[in-house]
Amino acid sequence: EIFRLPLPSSEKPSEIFSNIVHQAQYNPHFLPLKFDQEQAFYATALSVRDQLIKRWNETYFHFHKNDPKQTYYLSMEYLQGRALTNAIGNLEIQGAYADALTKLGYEIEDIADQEKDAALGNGGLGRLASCFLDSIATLNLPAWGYGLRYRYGLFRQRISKEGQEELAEDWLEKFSPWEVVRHDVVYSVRFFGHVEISSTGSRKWVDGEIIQALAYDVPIPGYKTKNTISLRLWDAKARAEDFNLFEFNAGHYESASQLHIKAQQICAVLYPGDTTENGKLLRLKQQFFLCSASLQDIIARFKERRDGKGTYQWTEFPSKVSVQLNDTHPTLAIPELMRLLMDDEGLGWDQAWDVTSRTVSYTNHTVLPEALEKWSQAIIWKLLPRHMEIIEEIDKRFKDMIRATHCDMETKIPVMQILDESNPEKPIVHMANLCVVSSHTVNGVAQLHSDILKTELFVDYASIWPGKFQNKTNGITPRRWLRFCNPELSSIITKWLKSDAWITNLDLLSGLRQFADNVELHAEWSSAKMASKRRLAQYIFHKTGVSVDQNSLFDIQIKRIHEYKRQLLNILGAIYRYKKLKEMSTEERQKATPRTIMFGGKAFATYTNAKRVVKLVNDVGSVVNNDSDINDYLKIVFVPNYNVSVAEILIPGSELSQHISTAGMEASGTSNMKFALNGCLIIGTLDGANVEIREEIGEDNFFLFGAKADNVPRLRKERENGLFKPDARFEEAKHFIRSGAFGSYDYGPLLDSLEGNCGYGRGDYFLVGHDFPSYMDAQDQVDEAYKDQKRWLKMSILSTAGCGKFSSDRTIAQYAKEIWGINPCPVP
Ligand code: 26R
Repeated sequence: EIFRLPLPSSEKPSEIFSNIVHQAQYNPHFLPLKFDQEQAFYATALSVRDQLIKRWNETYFHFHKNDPKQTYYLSMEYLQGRALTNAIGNLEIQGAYADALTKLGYEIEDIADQEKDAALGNGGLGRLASCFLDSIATLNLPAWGYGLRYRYGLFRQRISKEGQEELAEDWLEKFSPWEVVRHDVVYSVRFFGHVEISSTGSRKWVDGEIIQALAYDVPIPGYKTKNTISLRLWDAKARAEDFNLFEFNAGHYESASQLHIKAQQICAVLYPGDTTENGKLLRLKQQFFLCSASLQDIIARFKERRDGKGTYQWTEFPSKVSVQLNDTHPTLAIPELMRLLMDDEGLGWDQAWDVTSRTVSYTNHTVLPEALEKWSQAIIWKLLPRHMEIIEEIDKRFKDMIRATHCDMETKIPVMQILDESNPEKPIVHMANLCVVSSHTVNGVAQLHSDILKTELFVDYASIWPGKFQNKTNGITPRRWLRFCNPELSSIITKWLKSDAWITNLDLLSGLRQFADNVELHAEWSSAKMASKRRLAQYIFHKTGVSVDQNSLFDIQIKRIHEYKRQLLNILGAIYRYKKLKEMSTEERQKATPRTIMFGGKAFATYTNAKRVVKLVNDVGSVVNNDSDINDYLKIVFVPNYNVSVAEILIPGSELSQHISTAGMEASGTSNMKFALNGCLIIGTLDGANVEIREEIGEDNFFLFGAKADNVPRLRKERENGLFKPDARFEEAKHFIRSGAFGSYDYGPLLDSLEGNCGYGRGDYFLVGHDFPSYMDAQDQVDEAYKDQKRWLKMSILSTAGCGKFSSDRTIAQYAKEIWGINPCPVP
C-alpha cells in the first residue's frame, strides 16, 4: 500500500466560501490588495482544482491497484475551451459555488466569463478530442489524453477593414489554474544524430540534440462520478548541462543558450506555418516530441505495474495498453514504439511488430487530398534517421507480404506502399498508408465517411484486410453542449422527462417525441429559445455594434472557413435575398420572414480564398446592416474570433444552422450535432453525420438540398465538358458583387474560382453553382416553415428528441468495446 496524505475536503458549502478566500489570500500570483472579478476567478478555480486533484489521485491510485488495460489517446490538438463551469457542473457543486460567490458580491456567470479559452486545437478534430476526454471520465474508463502544451494556441481573430487579422493568443498570460506541473515526469527526446551499428549488428540511435519533455497535467472530471482522468500536456525544456556557462560569461549569450532557444520553439505555437522548410521541420519535431514522450511514459507505467515488481512480459503489452492515433499527426508513435522495443528493450523485429500492430489504432478525419500528410523522406532521414530505417523496413515487409500472399494485388503496390518514389526528386512517406498498414483497426468518423474510406481512399487495403475497417460516428458531450450551455432548455427537458437521467443516457431524449404537439411544452420551449436569443443578441451588439431583431429567424454558420464548407454558398444566397428584398414593394417585404444571418470562423492565415470570404461577409454586412429599407428584414453579422466559449453562446440561441459542405467532403461535422441537440433546425447536404442526423430526427425535420456524394465526380466531369447551365439566380448574385454593390475590393479572383473548367481551386470544384438552386429552394421552405411557429416548434422538439445517438458517451462506449478492449474502472 502506498502511503496517502489525507487531503482537505472543501465540498461542504460552508467551507467553499472560506476556501475561495483562502486561495485569494495565499495565491502567490497576486497581492491580496484587491479582490476583483479576475482574482475571484483564479481563487475560485484554484479552490475547485483542489477538489479535482483529490479525485484525480483516487482515480489513479484505483487504476494502479486494479491494473486494467488502459487507452492512451494521442492528439496534436485539444480544444478545451473554458473549464470552470464544466468542472463545478460535473462535480454538481454549482449551487454551492454560486452561493459562495454571491456572498463575496459576485455572480458566478461573470466570474466564469473571466476565464480564457484553452484553444490548443484548430477545429473539429481538436474539439472531438476534448469531448472524448469528458466521456471517458464520465464512463469511468481507464484512459489518458496526451498532447502538447502550446505556449500560444489558435490565433485570435480580429476583423478590420482589410478583413481577418491574426494575433497571438496568450492563454497562459497570467497562468492556467488547471494545470499541475509534474517535475518528476521528465523524458529525454532526441532529434537528429545518426544510427550506430554494434559488432553484433544491433542498431542504436545516438548523438544529435536532446530536449527534455516535462509533463503538465490537466484534470478532467467525469460527470456524477469520482473518476477524474488526466490530460497530460508536454512542454519542452533544455537540460541545464546544455547551458554553456563559459560561452555565456564570455558574452556570447545566444550561442550559450542555443538549445534552450530550440526547446522553446517546439511548443511555441499550435500548427506552425509549414510553407517553409524550417516550418516543416518544426512541425515534424512537434509530432515526434508528442509521440516519444508519451510512449516513454506509457512504457514506464507498464513496467511499474504490480508495484514495479518487474513481472511484465512484452507479449502482454497489447492486453494492457492501447494507443489511439487522432488522425495521422501522431503517426511517428509507430516507428518510435518499434524503436523502443527493439533498440532499448531488445525485442526482435517480429515480436516488436506484433506488439506494435496489436497496440495501435488509427482514426481518419478527412479525405481531402491536401490534408493527407506526406512527409519528405529527406527530412525524416535528417531528423529521425532510425525511424526512417524502420519505416523503410515496414514498407519492404508489407510489399513482400503482398507479393507472397496477395499476388493479385501486385499492381496495386504503387498506390498502397508507404514510401512513394514516383517523383525521384522528392521521395515521400504517406503517413496514412503507414497508419493503415501498422494499425489493428482503422476508423472513419461517420457512416458515409467510413464507407468512402472502404470504397475509395483505402479500397485496396480493405480488400486484403476487410475486418480492419470500422465506423465510429462522432459525438459531442451533452454536459457542455446542452446541460451547461443551455440551462433553460435543460430544465424544461428534465421537467418533461421527469428525470435528468438524459444527461448520461441521451437516448432518453426520445421521450420528448410524445410531447411534440403539446402546447404547454411549445410555450416553454419557445420562451427558453427567446431567452437564449436575447443573450446572443446582447453579445452581438457588444462585440460588433450591430443590433439584431430578436424576433427574426436566427440563422448561423460557424466553422473553419474553407471552400469545401461553402460559406460562399451561404453569402451568395444572402446577397440574392438582399437584392430581392430591395426590389420588393413595402407590402411584399412585409410578407418576408425576417432573418439574421450569422457567420463565425477562422481562416488559415495563408488561405487566400478563405480570407476573401471573410472579407466579403463583412463587406456585405456593412452594406445590408446600414440599409434602412431592409433593416427590419435582414441583418448579416460576422461574429469575430469564433471559439468554444463563443459557440456556447451562439448554439443555444440558434434556430437554423447551415451544414452545407459539398457532399463527400465533410468527414462528419460535430457542430451539426450541437445545434440539433439544442433544438436548432438544420439546412444541409447529405454529407458526413448530416446523413445520420436526418435519419434520427426524421426527414421532415431537415431542410435537405444539393448533390449526393456519389454524383459529385460525374457532375465535375459534366462541368469539364461544358454541360453545366447555371441558374439565373446564381448569375444574378455573382453579378451583383462584381457590380461593386459591396465596395471597391476586387472580388474577381474569388468569383473566378466558380468559373471556367473544373479542377481543384477553379471551375467550381465545390459545386456551389450546381447546388445553388436547390439551396435557394430549401431556404424558401425554411421561410415558409418559420411562419408556422407551431410547426417550427414541433420540428425543433423533434430535433432535440432525435439526438440521443450523438452523445460522445455512445461513441466512446463503442471505441472502448470495439477497438480498445477496455472496461470501466469506477472509483468506489
Ligand atoms: C496535416 C494538416 C494539413 C491538417 C489537416 C487537417 C491539420 C489538421 C487537420 C484537421 C482535420 C483532420 C479535421 O479537423 N477534421 C475534422 O474532424 C472532425 C472530427 O472528426 C470532423 O467532424 C470534421 O468533419 C473534419 O473536418
